[in-house]
Amino acid sequence: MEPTPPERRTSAQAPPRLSIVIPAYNESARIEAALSSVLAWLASCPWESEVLVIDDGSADNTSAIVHRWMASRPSLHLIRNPGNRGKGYSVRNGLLQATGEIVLFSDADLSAPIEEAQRLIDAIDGGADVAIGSRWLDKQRQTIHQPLYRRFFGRCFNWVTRKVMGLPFKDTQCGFKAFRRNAAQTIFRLQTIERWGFDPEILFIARKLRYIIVEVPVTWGHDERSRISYLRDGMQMLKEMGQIRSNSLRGRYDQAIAALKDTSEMVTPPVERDNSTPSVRARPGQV
Ligand SMILES: Nc1nc2c(ncn2[C@@H]2O[C@H](COP(=O)(O)OP(=O)(O)O)[C@@H](O)[C@H]2O)c(=O)[nH]1
Ligand SMILES: [Mg+2]
Repeated sequence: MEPTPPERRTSAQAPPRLSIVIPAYNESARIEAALSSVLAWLASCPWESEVLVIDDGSADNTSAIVHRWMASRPSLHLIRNPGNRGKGYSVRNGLLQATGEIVLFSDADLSAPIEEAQRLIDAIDGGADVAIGSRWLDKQRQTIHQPLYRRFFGRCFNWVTRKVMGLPFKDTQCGFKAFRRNAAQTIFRLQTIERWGFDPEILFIARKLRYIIVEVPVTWGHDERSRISYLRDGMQMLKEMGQIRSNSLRGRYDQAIAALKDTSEMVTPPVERDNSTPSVRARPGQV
């Protein structure tokens, strides 16, 4: 569970204001459009930023595409997982290596248009430690609706997260969440779930740590190219929920938190970046 610390920043270079982490598994059809939108929006923002694409062991040319884009974009970085490890592993790998004051992850399909990041940033500037995009707080903001069966499964899963884990949120699964960097460094080091069920776990941990969590309504256009399998991944997510519950009952999170003493001790300084050459960073083994 314990991650290896990222490489230490040695210079006095100020960290960027925002890091955007994009988990990517076989995303060759969608990643270019995502990079184009994300980098164009960031270029219009007055502050420094960085983008980290986490290639989750793709079998297609996702990495090659990102690599090509990196040649002319020094703020774009690629991190390769040691094989296909899951969205939860990918997000953790990216967020723990992100250097921004605010760190945000977004699905590669940009179902939430990247401009919506400003709403999460505003929530963090307003005092939140964690700002989670919500598709259900303001249903009017859903531009392309999910199919009925998907809404049904999504609502059922949300009901279970409320009942089993006591999470009071309308939408735990939205792939658009932002964190104050220190909060992300602490929360994600305690994460144990590496596939789809990681969202409720990180929210559960954040609540245990008494971080301020706000749900922010975001515009959301469903992308029908979703590859989640309701039977297989749904069963797996329920199993993971049981695992979180059992971790909790066995005091695993409390022990890990107590072992931190001062949670700020866990926060590593941002990593050093050489912006003169494109970087490909791998994190073999355990995150
Ligand atoms: N399907 C899948 N997606 C992954 C995996 N690891 C990371 N991802 C990324 O997780 C994000 C969510 O995937 P998506 O298919 O849009 O899921 P959905 O729209 O929430 O059903 C995308 O950015 C994927 O590239 C994995 O092992 N499988
Ligand atoms: Mg999607």
